[in-house]
Amino acid sequence: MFVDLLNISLIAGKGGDGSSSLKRLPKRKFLNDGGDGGKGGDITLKADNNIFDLSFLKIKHTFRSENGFCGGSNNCTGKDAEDSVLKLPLGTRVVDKNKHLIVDLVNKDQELLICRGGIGGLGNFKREESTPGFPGEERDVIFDLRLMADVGVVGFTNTGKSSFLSKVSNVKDKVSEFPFFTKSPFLASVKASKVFTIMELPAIISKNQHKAIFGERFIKHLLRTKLVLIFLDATSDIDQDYKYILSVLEEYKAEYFQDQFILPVINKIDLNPEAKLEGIFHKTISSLNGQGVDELLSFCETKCYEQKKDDSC
Ligand SMILES: Nc1nc2c(ncn2[C@@H]2O[C@H](COP(=O)(O)OP(=O)(O)O)[C@@H](O)[C@H]2O)c(=O)[nH]1
Ligand SMILES: [Mg+2]
Repeated sequence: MFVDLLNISLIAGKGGDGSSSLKRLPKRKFLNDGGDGGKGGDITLKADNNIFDLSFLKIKHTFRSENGFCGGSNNCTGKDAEDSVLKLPLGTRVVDKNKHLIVDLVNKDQELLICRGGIGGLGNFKREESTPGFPGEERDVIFDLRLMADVGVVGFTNTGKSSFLSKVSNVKDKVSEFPFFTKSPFLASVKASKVFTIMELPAIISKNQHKAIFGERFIKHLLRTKLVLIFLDATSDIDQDYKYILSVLEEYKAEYFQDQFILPVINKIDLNPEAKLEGIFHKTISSLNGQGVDELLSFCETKCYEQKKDDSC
């Protein structure tokens, strides 16, 4: 199951305790010879573009790093613990309990040392007493994944969103005549003259059909897109469907939208060649026979790279 939101406690390793040891010397004398404890392991978060969701962490409520080793006799210092690196999907926002952003992992291999391991305690060598190791830092955080895609595809079920993605990429197994076949967002890499990524979001169901609004919980993944395609079925009431989906997106405008370009796409034009949205800029395609698909792709590419250029200015 696709997981894009997770509460977790991060606990860095505790420092090893200092040793309390006595060395027997001649003439009934003793020498304190306990060594210091080693440092506890840090926790570093790292963006990894080979991980696509947070399901690998689902059964964990806590992520810990190792404790440092205790000091030993003969003034031996305990070994430092290994630091832990927690790899997270690219696009993970890390927020604290008050929803304050700690880091947004948007660049490949981006890292943040989030919890420092505790330092080791002091051994009793040349001291009266040894001391315990210090605890590692602890933080309760939320991992809130917002997928990284250039283009988002939304719409009602069976409008041909998966068919479009399978036509333009090498993801082939998501098309189905069964409604709501796509259960979680998926990303496909598309190569026109340049490479960009397109993401299909699970369907939005009309409120008019008195059903739950499945799919809306995924709308947050549009946050980072540059272009949103609203897929419409040429054989249904295009005007009504378009207005409804636009109204759903509008509800989330402040939260998840900045200035994405929204483009209605009428699919299945092979079944109804007359279909159009009066007075609204749109594209018409058939994912089945490929009509209009190349033109739509080059439009997507232009929009994505236009914005990428702006971003780098
Ligand atoms: N005639 C025709 N059928 C299409 C077209 N695009 C998709 N379909 C069919 O519509 C059904 C639903 O397609 P799918 O891509 O799974 O829709 P999704 O739920 O929006 O992802 C499948 O049976 C497809 O073969 C098209 O352009 N023309
Ligand atoms: Mg689908």
